Amino acid sequence: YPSPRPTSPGGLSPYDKDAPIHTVDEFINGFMDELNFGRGVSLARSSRNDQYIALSKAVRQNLQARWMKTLARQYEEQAKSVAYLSAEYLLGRQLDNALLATGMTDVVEEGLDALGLSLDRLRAQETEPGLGNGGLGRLAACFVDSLATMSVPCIGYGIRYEYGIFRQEFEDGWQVEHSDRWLALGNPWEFPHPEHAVTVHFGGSTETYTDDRGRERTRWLPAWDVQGVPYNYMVPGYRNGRVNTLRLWSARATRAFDLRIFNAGDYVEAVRAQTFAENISKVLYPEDSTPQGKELRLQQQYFFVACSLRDQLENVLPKYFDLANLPDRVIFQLNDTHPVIAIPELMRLLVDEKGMEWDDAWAITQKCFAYTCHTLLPEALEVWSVELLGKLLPRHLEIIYKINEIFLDEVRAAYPGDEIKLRRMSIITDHPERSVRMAYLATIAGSKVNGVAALHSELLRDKVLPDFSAYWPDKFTNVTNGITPRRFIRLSNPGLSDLITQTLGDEGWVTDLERLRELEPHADDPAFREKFRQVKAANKQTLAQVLSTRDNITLPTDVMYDVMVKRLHEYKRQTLKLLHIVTLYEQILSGKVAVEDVMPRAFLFGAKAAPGYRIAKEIIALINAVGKTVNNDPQVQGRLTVAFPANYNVTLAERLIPAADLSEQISLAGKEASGTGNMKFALNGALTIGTDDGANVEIRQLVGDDNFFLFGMLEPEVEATIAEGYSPVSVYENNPQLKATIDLIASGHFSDGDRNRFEPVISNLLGEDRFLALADYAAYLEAQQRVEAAYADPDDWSRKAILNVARSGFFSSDRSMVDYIDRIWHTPAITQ
Ligand code: 7GP
Repeated sequence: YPSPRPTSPGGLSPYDKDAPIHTVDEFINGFMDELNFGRGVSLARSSRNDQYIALSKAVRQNLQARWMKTLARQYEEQAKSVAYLSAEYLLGRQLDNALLATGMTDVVEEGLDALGLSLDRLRAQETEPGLGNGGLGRLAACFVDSLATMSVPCIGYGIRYEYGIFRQEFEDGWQVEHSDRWLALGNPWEFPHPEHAVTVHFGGSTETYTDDRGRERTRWLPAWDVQGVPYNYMVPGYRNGRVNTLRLWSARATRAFDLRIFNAGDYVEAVRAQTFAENISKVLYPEDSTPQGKELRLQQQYFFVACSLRDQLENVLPKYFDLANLPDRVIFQLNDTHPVIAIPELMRLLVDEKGMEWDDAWAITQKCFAYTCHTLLPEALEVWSVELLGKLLPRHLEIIYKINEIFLDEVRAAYPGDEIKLRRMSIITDHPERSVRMAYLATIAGSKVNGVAALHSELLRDKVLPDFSAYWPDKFTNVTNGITPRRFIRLSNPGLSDLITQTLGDEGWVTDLERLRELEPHADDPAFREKFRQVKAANKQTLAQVLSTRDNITLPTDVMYDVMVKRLHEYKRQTLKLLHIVTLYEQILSGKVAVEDVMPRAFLFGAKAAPGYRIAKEIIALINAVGKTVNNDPQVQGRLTVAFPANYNVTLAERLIPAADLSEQISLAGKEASGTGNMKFALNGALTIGTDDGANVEIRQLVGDDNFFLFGMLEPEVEATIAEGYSPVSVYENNPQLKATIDLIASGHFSDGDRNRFEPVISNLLGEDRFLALADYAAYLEAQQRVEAAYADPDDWSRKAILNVARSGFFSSDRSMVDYIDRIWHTPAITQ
């Protein structure tokens, strides 16, 4: 099969001859129809939300014709497709992406203008679908974008959470979570199909029986069920006339409402079943620190994969399809372990429902799944207690036991007498309680296991799953993550995109990002560097404007923007960044450095903490407290600014990243699987200060050591330091500046003299410092001095920044897709 490359005919605008809207007049007609007959309002009486929805529906018309064609074509070709199973899709706003994909932006802008409306204002009306927590969810969104752009058949399966990731606010500097009512004003981007609802069963027991051929079989006698209603979303390719599907499942009760009970007056009881069922897709990742929360999460996982497998087998495949050929038609990619319960579910469908023999079913199942791991933290490797699994999915537990039994027989034969290895490789562990290791199940069943950056894949092979990689060396592979250039430069950074297009002569780089290499010679051209700097300066102005209205934050625009945006996690080390800021401030206060000698900088943070992650919330409060003090201290003379806009999300990322000069990627080596923010910053011309971790390693190799500020321990040094018995307090005692910095926090300087306020953070750092922030502190400060020296020479800094852009083409998610296709999926592109 030929490796698909992104396809884009180019030139045509709008991109589809079947599309109803080509001209400004056609747009105005389409928009007014949607407004008058879709919303039932006149232009004069319409609200901004009416206008946004009418606009979105007019734009989506241009995608719909192609969508139907795509599906018909795919059905005709009987092409193999990717079924991406992911509990999260962090999509970001849809309108802009649809406008870009269809090439309608100019027509729409002109049409709205003629009606006295503003595209910018209507854009701002959209609440982004935040159906993901962070990197893993955003990666899924980038991947489906790339597959559509490359004309590879793909269906993304997930959950239509009624409430996405919480909306973060700060009260007195502390994170407060609010529910994300993203559907409250209606959602013009989804197509519900209640008539195609699927039933999903839970609970009960199993029994054996003899079938009509005299074979001993097992069947599941479930106790209760819910329905999954599919909601389809369009995933448009970039100007190639292809639209793939994202199918998100919403739970509803099989028998929602008991009229008899209602009439008897018990209104709560009458809707109990409905409430219970709908809870399954109510909210993204409910708290799992309580037993109830855990159970709900397992229900979610099984709910969406059961719906998706049923959908594939019964709706997507032709009638009378021979399931022995399933691996030629679909590959289920498991986005981390959340969908891994799909493995026993497929076995159950094939063996119990289709009557297949175990070995035949297992051969099919092994070819139909592949597993991507996104972490290195042992506590993030999912396990489900046998008790809970047995209660919720008794038949699946039996199947898992049988898979394990057969597998352990194989291991026993391969390593006779090695009981310890046997115990190490068992899917079932007994500690701390009897549970199922989902990553092991995925590894045993999957055709391939991949990590998400070169270093991560190596550590996964050698440290996390060493027994398995020794047993199946060929099963393990790497696919370095990527980001979609459509959203993360073409849409988010129009200034830089225009400059690139002018310089390269055409827009082909948007689907062939390696072409950015052609910028390299321009890095030495002073005129080009000047234009590049103007773009960056304009992006800072835009960001400052956004933060002023969005957050009431005042940002200087003529200083270095030093940005750290990502989930709040101890391993990512936001505290290290914070210690740097407090150090600079302490040096001013103590007179060690004259304030005139301090390089002006704005430090920007964006981060949400998991609601139950105590210390992460303390760190947020400390950053806000330091910001408040530093920003208002006249001794600083405005040279240091700390800005922490609340509710960091995809929409805000699209503004922050293009404005950044310095990208903070400072996790402890060996902990960040890949990172994808790091790629977005480099692509937008920020320089990285970073550790030798995740995809930083590959970024540095590509952009060159001179254009990257490396610091900190390497992964083997980290291990050695911990093995020797790391003592953070002795690092503190032996580094006078570090001591002064921490003491300033402990003194209550940032908490109105209250010494207890940040005691948990201080004692965590001095007592444990699990992620060695103090051990890397001196190296980090030294690297920051190199940053300052480099920034002092604007021309050279621009050169480095341009080279970062020019050498980031590898990080396109289009390239990631080529790698998945070559190494794992073997799915050819479809012809138009
Ligand atoms: C993240 C990793 O932390 C990040 O390094 C990586 O770039 C990203 O996935 C995409 O591969 N992991 C998650 O977001 C996550 O939820 C669950 O992992 C184990």
